[in-house]
Amino acid sequence: MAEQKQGWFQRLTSGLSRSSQAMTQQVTEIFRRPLDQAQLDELEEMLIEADLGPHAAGRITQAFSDAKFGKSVSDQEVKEALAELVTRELISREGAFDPLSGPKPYVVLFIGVNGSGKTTTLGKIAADLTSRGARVLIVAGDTFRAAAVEQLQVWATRAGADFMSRPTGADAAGLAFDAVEKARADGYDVVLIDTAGRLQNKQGLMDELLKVIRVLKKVDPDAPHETLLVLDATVGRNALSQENLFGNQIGVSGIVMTKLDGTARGGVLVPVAQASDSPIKLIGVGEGIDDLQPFDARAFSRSLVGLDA
Ligand SMILES: Nc1nc2c(ncn2[C@@H]2O[C@H](COP(=O)(O)OP(=O)(O)O)[C@@H](O)[C@H]2O)c(=O)[nH]1
Ligand SMILES: [Mg+2]
Repeated sequence: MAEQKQGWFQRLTSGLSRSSQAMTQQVTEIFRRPLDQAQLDELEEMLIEADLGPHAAGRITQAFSDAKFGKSVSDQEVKEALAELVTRELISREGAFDPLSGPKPYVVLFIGVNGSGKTTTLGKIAADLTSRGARVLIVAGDTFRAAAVEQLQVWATRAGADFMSRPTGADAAGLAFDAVEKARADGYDVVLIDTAGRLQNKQGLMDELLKVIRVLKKVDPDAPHETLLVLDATVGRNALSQENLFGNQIGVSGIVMTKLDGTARGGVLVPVAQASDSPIKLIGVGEGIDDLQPFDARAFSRSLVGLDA
């Protein structure tokens, strides 16, 4: 992924610049005098406004207070300390996404609400895998909208991956079943299955996803090997309720948080990571093919507060 290319940290930093700018400004305003309770309250408020959630904000402020109370601190020191404390909140929530070290074909299901970035993330992953020599089959499991199939086809072509689709309205589970059978027969390394983010209603969507999973297990009891929940950071704390819904109803093996470049509230990754049973595996920092990165807690935390690598 982008980490193999030059400057991945730069991409992360510029992606998170809207989040870090908001924090940097406030850090400068808050820490003009030796640290007292009023400033600590402002720090806590700032962290809550940045969507880190009340629990993490409270813990970070407490730890900060223990270390720095009554001292004069420079902006740089504040940021270093914050980055360290945010890292501590996130370090146990890192997870690796490595479809090439698992069984073949390795089946990955992408789930999440409409517009969260499923198709784009799938496309970025496909491009990364084919560039590493893997044979990839992309499956247009969002059979609900014709435009969704076309969009995915564009990504498949760009990535040099094979593509399977059905006419609009076709049964997604049947398509997924056939795709994994084909992948087995033809020796594919990875199968990436896109899904719809919206059907007639929420329960309809959940039922369909459960059916896709049930049917996949008929071909391979271990499939899907990964169920990636794609969450859009720009929706802020709504991402938490989506995590809750999909996590409880479907079961998730990893989270992808997208559009961290499009928001001043990238901090929402913190409460999502802490609420979820599954780790954060990847983050999206742009619409381009290289704008997907493995989640690195330390790098994320430093970028979030506006620090260099
Ligand atoms: N800025 C930004 N845009 C993204 C990112 N990921 C996806 N998008 C955009 O979000 C929109 C919805 O993405 P799409 O993949 O179609 O979502 P889906 O409905 O879940 O399949 C598209 O315009 C994407 O280009 C990201 O990491 N950053
Ligand atoms: Mg889509």
